[in-house]
Amino acid sequence: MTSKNPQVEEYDDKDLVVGDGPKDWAAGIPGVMHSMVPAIEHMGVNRTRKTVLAMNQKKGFDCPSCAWPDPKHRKTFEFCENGAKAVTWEATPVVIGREFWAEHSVSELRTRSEYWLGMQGRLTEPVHKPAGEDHYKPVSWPEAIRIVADKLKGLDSPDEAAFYTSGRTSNEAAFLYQLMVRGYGTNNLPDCSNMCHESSGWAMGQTIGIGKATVSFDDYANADLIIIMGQNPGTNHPRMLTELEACKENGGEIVAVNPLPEAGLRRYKNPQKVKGIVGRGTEIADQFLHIRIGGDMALLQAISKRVLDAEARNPGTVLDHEFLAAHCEGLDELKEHLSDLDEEAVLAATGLRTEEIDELASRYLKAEKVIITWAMGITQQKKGVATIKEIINLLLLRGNMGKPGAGASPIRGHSNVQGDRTMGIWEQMPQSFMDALGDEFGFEPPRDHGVDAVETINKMRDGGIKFFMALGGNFVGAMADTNATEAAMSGTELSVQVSTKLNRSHAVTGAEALILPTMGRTEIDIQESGPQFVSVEDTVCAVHPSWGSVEPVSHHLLSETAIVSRLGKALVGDRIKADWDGFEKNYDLVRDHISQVVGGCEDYNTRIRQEGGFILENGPRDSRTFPTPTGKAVLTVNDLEHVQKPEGTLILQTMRSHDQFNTTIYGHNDRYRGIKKGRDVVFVNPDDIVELGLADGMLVDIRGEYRDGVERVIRKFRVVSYPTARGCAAAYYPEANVLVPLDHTADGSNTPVSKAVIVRLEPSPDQTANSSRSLASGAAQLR
Ligand SMILES: Nc1nc2c(c(=O)[nH]1)N[C@H]1C(S)=C(S)[C@@H](COP(=O)(O)OP(=O)(O)OC[C@H]3O[C@@H](n4cnc5c(=O)[nH]c(N)nc54)[C@H](O)[C@@H]3O)O[C@H]1N2
Ligand SMILES: Nc1nc2c(c(=O)[nH]1)N[C@H]1C(S)=C(S)[C@@H](COP(=O)(O)OP(=O)(O)OC[C@H]3O[C@@H](n4cnc5c(=O)[nH]c(N)nc54)[C@H](O)[C@@H]3O)O[C@H]1N2
Ligand SMILES: [Mo]
Repeated sequence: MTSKNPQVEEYDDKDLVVGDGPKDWAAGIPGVMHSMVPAIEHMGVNRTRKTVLAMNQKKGFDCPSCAWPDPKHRKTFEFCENGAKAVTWEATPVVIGREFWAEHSVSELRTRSEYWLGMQGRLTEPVHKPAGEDHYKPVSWPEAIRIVADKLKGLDSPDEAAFYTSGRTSNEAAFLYQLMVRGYGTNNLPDCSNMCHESSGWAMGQTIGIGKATVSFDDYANADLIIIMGQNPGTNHPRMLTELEACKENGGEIVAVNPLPEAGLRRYKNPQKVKGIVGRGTEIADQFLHIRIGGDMALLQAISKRVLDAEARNPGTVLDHEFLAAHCEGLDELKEHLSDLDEEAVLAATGLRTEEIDELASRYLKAEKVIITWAMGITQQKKGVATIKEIINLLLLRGNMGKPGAGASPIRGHSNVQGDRTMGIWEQMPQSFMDALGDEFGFEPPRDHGVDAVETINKMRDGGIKFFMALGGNFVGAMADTNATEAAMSGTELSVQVSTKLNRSHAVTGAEALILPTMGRTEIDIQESGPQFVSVEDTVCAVHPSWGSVEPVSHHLLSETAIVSRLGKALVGDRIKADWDGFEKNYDLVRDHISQVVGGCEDYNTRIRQEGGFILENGPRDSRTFPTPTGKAVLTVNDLEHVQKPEGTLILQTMRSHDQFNTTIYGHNDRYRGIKKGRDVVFVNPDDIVELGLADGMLVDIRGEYRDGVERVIRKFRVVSYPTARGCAAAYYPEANVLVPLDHTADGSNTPVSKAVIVRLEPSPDQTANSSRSLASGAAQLR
């Protein structure tokens, strides 16, 4: 079944083609066709049928692409183009053979692009790079486990190790992983959420007492108004478009707030409906606010002020007084604070006109049921936490929480990032969780908080962290400040990656390195007690099982649960009371413990087997109960601040193309934005191009302006004239991570500010385009 890797060509930005601006529709039939053709090409008809068509079905696997929930009425077509890409990428029968490691040194892998690395095929056996050597070599599973356990046992303190998790990890593997780490004695559990929705968790935790969405799946179709802020659903959560369409069909309105006119926010061609195939599709946004980067906090304050002014004009008719009196506190302080909101400052921060803000305010006032959704355009900002608190303020004023069709809806990224947090993957889990964990397994968990993602790099830089392990992900590729991050990782003694495919984190390693290959979610997982399933939680707190549907690409692979069980046994088998052998044989045993330790997961094994799984309790959503210290939802006062931009600079956001999943690059097109065969582009407003003396198509060096004495520059990016908001620019992540300063993070959540980097564009002295190889090695040489 497996096949050897066909030669993968490195791409070259010399062939880059720029079309004419953003498409005005998304996700129609081309979407589905685009997905099926490569799937069949890569996997053949049979494997495609077993994967793509089994996705999100009752006894299928959960789509590994995003955390958007599954509908209750499942159709065979319940997948999107990007879900199919994720599955094709994982379930490919192409594998990395033994000879690969002798042929390619680690220093050579470091010159390769993420695209090339990911296309080499699936990892199938553990490999080890001893310190001082430049090649990985195959190693047995027991030997690999021994190397990790011995290293950890030899450290001076458990806090010299950090254990990262990416958000595809199942609940079962995540639960065991945090148990092992805490059993070992540290809370150093950084995760991808630290770079992602951490700001949402902080803001919501402090205001409504829970860092999760207060809506359920059916609410989207039933809302009168959905405001989508800082999110590109057409690319990153395509199945959400179906719900937006349903909302419109029920008479609801949709408003999009974004510095870019993203395709999915304009029109949607539903591939499951005739009109989506032949017609113009559904107009999505009733209003589009072309906001300046970082201007959302000002916009939200301005809307809340208009709501309060309307109430002052017609007392008793605008606010939800009953709800505010019974469930909230802080209204007077908020009123007081917004009474002197400076409209000029709002207009400067947002780049919007007063009438546009008035229009959104009147839509908000007219609607009885409002949902506000958001993603990275809001969270990865210096004022991300405060901005989300303003979202909560606005919703609370009119009681838009804890009733059908209304609520706060952060849209998570990774398919199980929310579940991993529920299972205890957090460097700051509450003491009540530690108590339950310690009681269940008969040990005393560490009580001090551990390090988050940014702190991990900083502590590596200081020599305080010597060991790094990652359960999935690509920490080096995903993290801010590529050069600093890579230098920090290179300074560790041992780095261990549990992965499905190669990425930059396997090329930029500690002195000694291990790769432990694992099964993906698409693959059938058979253990001693029979076939196993795992479980995941989506962005609206629905927990459900995921069953693999294809043969694993290799029988040497272990599941994540098995890898963690074996390591747990070797590392802490004698320190905590846990049946590590049993966990690997039968995942029900893991779930029994989850029932005992994790609040809301009681009777997990029974409830996960109910049709469609179960929904976790959520006080604000279910009963307007707010688990804050006072039992009330808190309206907060936040000082207005927006991104200041010195003359001659732009505010750059780093974002995803349509052909990538985070650091995984599937291809080099960004169809909806008109880009083909290249990624080294910077989107700039045509008026700014003129003002800065640049030209469309010119190659520029992009230089970071963060003033800490470090030079951050990426070279030869092509200027693309594009209708982004004035003063703003956009480039793709991870290439642009070089520019994101490690220490420039969101207040409160410590998330790198990946969406607002002040940069200067300078014409490149050499106007011949980059090849990706020179770019990849450029980053490595800087170390
Ligand atoms: N196909 C695919 N799906 C994915 C992913 C993927 O890479 N590929 N990644 C997954 C993950 S982990 C995540 S977290 C999500 C990410 O999902 P998104 O958050 O949609 O991802 P980004 O591409 O970072 O897009 C950020 C959006 O915010 C806008 N924006 C930037 N700055 C501002 C601002 O200041 N204000 C406002 N209002 N808008 C702003 C950008 O123009 C862009 O539309 O997607 C998940 N799903
Ligand atoms: N500049 C900038 N930086 C960003 C962002 C941004 O918008 N701009 N976004 C941030 C966000 S939102 C996130 S979530 C992070 C993402 O950070 P990560 O989650 O660390 O990165 P990914 O690229 O999703 O990880 C991809 C790798 O995961 C492995 N993998 C895939 N599936 C599995 C599996 O089932 N099991 C295991 N064990 N491994 C698997 C593969 O080896 C693959 O190469 O990046 C952040 N970084
Ligand atoms: Mo994310």
